[in-house]
Amino acid sequence: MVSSAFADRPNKKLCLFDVDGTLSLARQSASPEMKATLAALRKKYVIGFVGGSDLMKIIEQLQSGTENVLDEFDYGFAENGLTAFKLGKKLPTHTFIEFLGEEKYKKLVNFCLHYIADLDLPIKRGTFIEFRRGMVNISPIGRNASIEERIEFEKLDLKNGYRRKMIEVLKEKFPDYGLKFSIGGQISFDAFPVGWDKTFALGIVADEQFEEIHFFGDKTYEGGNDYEIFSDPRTIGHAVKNPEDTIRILKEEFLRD
Ligand code: M1P
Repeated sequence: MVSSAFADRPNKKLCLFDVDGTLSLARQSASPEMKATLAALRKKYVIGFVGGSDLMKIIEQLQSGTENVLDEFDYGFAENGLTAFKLGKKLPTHTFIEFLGEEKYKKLVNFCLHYIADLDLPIKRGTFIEFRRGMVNISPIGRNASIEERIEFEKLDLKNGYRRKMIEVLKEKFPDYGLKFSIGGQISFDAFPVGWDKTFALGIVADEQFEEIHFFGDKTYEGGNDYEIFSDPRTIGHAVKNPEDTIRILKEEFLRD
């Protein structure tokens, strides 16, 4: 039984959305049309976002004015659900550093920084490792890259497989760390404990016993950071090409009457 918190929704179904590439273009703001479509959807369904980025970045992308983005969604999951909100209230959670411990973490960081230092890229920027609550994010070019630099890196990476190769090396070097590596965006990859992918969020919503859980994502192929939740038996997956495609599917399949 879905709780009384969602008594006003005619459909006892949950629609969960990836952020980058699904609700907005990578690191850019969601369009007014997307926001209007989500507001219309929320009148009928329970809705939530589940992003790999940290909450600050997701807020930057989904918030336009002074409204609180967490009030626009029923569920807000940042860092795959390691930072979680339900109806604007924060839920208890775990941390990456508790899981790994300082010693192991230090070895991983030192190795990555050496590896990146030896990588011959046309340009490098700053913040090669970002420490987050539920994961570390590792970027060979550095997270300070501009939008143009991101696009260039992504093209080059597609050709040269910088990220793919680095992940292979990390898997070999740290086989006992219990970590999963996942390419979710343009310039980096995430490292987090096995199982702490986006399916982590499904465990959090389980108490509501939704009749259906729909998931929308653009990186639904194997190796992409939407793959596990998209192919999980608990969800009905929708693979989208970009935010316009998300709007199209919502209008055609969820908002018709
Ligand atoms: O949400 C997808 C990914 O977005 C960013 O990736 P990048 O900076 O490489 O485009 C990161 O926040 C990453 O953690 C996240 O998975």
